[in-house]
Amino acid sequence: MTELTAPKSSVTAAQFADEIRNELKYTQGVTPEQAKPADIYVATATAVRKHLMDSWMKTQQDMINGNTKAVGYLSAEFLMGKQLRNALLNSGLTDQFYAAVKELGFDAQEVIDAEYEPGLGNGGLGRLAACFIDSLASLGVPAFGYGIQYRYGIFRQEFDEDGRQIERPDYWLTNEDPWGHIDYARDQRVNFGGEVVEEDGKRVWKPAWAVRAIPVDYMVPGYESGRVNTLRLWQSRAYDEFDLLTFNKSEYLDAVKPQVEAENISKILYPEDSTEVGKELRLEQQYFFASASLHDAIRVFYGDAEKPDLTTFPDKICFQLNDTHPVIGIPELMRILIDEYGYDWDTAWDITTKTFNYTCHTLLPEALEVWPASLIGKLLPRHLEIIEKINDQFMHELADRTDDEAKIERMRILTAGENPSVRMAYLASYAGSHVNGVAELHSQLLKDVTLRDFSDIYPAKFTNVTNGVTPRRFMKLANPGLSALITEGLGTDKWLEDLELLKNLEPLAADDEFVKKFAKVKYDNKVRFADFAKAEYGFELDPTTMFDTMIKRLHEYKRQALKILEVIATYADIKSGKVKAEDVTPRTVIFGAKAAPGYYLAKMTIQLINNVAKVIDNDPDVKGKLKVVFPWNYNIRVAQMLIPATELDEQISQAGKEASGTSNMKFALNGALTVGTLDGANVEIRERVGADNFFLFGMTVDEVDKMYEGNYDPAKFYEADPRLKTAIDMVADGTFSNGDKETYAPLVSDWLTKDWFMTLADFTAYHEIQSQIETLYADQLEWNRKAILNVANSGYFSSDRSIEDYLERVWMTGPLPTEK
Ligand code: RUG
Repeated sequence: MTELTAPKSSVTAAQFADEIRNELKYTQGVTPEQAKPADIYVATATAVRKHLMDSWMKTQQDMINGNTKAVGYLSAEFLMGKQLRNALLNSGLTDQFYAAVKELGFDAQEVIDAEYEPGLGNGGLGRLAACFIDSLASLGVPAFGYGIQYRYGIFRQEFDEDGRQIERPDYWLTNEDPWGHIDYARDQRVNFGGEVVEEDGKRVWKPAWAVRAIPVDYMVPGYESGRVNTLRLWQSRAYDEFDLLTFNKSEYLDAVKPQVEAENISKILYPEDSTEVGKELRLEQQYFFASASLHDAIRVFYGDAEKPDLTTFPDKICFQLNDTHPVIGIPELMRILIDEYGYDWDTAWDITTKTFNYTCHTLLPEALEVWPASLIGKLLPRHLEIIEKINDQFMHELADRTDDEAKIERMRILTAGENPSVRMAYLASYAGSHVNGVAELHSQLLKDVTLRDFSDIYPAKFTNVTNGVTPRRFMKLANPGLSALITEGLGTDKWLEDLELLKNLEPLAADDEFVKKFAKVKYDNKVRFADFAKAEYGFELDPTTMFDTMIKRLHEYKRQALKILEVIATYADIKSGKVKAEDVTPRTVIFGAKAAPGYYLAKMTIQLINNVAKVIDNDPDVKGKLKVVFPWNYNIRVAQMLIPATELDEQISQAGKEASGTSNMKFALNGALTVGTLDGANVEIRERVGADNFFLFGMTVDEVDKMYEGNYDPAKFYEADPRLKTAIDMVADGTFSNGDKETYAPLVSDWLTKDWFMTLADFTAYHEIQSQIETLYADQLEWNRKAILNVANSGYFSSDRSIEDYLERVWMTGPLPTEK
């Protein structure tokens, strides 16, 4: 059997250059002289894949032949980011790459830039899935990521002249994708529609149409583990390409219709984050990848055996349901077991419940998917029958466990009444072995509020796994300067595998020389970002100003409005002379955010931020003191440049709304200080880095709840704080819309009459904390000491630790044995 690839490859730069030449010649048919950076990129990627091939095959063999239960991570989103540098790092070929590319006469950065970033996710949820599969491979845990290879990922964001968001399709597959291998031989049939009939006392589904699910395999190399897992993303294709008869009659459009419809399923990622849209296509997508993945897992472990013993399935693999999107997999596994393999209901139920676990990522009721039963019945009639039966069984089980009829009624998976619907989070909470939230506070609120009835009846199912991020991408690749300094400070680079080792940096926060080196790294990162922003966006940034960053999806609960109102108030303070220009801490405020295309107020907030930026930029009175920039099309690539350059990180959501957040972890690990509320994982970050090293402000969850009960009136807060009043008045009076008072009227009206996420109520506290921030910033040595303490105490937020928690609390499995 082949040995696992050595973590540090023994290949020399000259050999690697030859491998690239070989790929150019024999795969691409290009000479080194003809080659462009994009050719070198494809050739390098192909060469790297070959280096990983033995380990990939061996990992799969060990998984199938061994006794270690695998993990199937079912997720509608995997926001992977660019692959090249990560693959080079994990295959130990980084140095060889730089030298080889130089030898071939190319600029390494141009080669890296030739890769197009796949945007197969909306934000935190998809990026978490990508961090998790990196950690699973790095820990040597056999795993599959299962999802969809959307042809169009998250839209490409542009801004028009008036600062409004424009969405453009993101066809990320325009050029060759050398990482994905299309495996036509391992396709799956996915059926839809039709009816269920009774045949020989059995319920038999007679589908009306089907699509072909074709897997595209991506290798997921572990860091220093020698293991390579698989990310299998499904493409949807038609079985019958097109109808030749119709085509020959010149009815071209009709002829290709079935093909277009089939391919639509994997065509586009839904550009939604916390809110859901009840679209038929979205349910088709969910069923498509859940069904193909479950069948695939059975094929992987049992081959083509006609009568496999699927009672062992939960010992082979367990599936994590990443949010409600793949929950339709529960009735699908029941159907497969009963209809395709002839198991009785109870055996099928036993297997199914042992197989699935559910992670909830939200506290917003609207983000918990609910499907009309009529729609499920139309697309998946057999599944609706199964869901009905699960619901009946559940109701009986509940009746045995409680006399509280109101509670039983509240817990229905299938709601009662004329237009019943199916609550996917409830289905997952009943059928799943474990249910977890993604930060301590979030998991507690799930138990106390969102899924309270379920946690009352099934307390043992509920657990917490706080999110984490991969230090390989978000430290080593994103921040080489800091990574080198950490390695120097600790005397080892083992921290990349055991992030808690960062704790040993703590004493160095007292060492002025180390602090100065740390400050220099941060400054260099700011210069690097300023250069990038100039080249990419034409922005002129001054790296001597404080870099104050807010990057996340644009949503009212995240409260970008709070930040921009504070910026406006500061602008007004300087203009009016209330604050002397020399007393102002010069700041560059950086926003990055996409808004869901149909989210009116979020898009208006983007427009406002852009126009505030413009007005400030054109005003000589604030030059050098305040600047706002909004790099469009924020993505992983921008994150990797911006996070290391940031000094102040804004995590200012209303308490009780952000499930966890993961950028907060990336910032702390890269030496930014956080200004934040007690929300999501902020709470745990603050506990770990120390209250003195975190700028806390704003209402707590309890205070928010009390304020809702007391009929919150935002107008009172507007009247009470003159700075807030001035800022809102400026938005209303046309200062940021060329005098037009109508432009932001809906936003202003919402703030003053509704303000559901209490931006106005937290405004004064948010301003007050700014003076503490500025006082500390004036003392750069102290600021950087605290930043080092953030880095030193954030090791807990590695996604390796999250995966270890899942292994222990949820999956009950571990790594494959290592080779001697
Ligand atoms: O909004 C949450 C973030 O708080 C969280 O950090 C992330 C990963 O757990 O998931 C985000 N999320 C939630 N994205 N979509 C949803 C909808 O349920």
